[in-house]
Amino acid sequence: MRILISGFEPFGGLTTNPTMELLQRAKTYNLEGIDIQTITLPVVYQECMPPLLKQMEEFNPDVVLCLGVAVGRSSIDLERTGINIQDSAGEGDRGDNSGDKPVDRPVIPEGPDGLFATLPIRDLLSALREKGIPAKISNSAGTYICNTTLYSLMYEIHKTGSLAKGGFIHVPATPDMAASQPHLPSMDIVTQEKALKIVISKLKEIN
Ligand code: PCA
Repeated sequence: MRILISGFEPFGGLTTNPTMELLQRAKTYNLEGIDIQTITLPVVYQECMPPLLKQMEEFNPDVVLCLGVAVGRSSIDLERTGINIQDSAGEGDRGDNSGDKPVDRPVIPEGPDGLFATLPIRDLLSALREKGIPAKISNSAGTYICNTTLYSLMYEIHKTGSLAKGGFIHVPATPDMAASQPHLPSMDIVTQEKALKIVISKLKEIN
């Protein structure tokens, strides 16, 4: 199985993004029958997709797994769907890293309203919970960059007739990010990495 895993750079005043650390760790895995490629994407509405699409073309993955952090969430969230909206107003008026703050702008004007991820999220959910990892299926990836990435990825897969499976997982903040905000939910990077490994093994089993 060839799997392309993406993460994001920091954004919105954060100095880190746990998904970058997860990619660093994933790069070192030597798992039988699994070829892993990683890429860090910019947190910019109009620039997050071209690097991912380029990697997809070059690497020809069986699976594209995008990762992002969702500060405030408490579990490994398996995203079910991407919607055709970019809306910073719905995200606390947070612009992207270039200062772009769209309101009610479609991701792809000619695209459908929404597109489902094609990762086996139900199986991934069971696998994570069986191993004691807090996880759930999420029905909204928000209206910020992660949603744009998921929607655009699924649009591309549909448009090109690619056989690749695609989807998105949101991880919580790490404890260091929550240190000055004790009410913020967090999950340590070791548990997040354990979750990533479980997901990769399950995808391999199914692929
Ligand atoms: N999380 C943001 C963008 C980058 C990231 O890691 C989001 O949920 O849209």
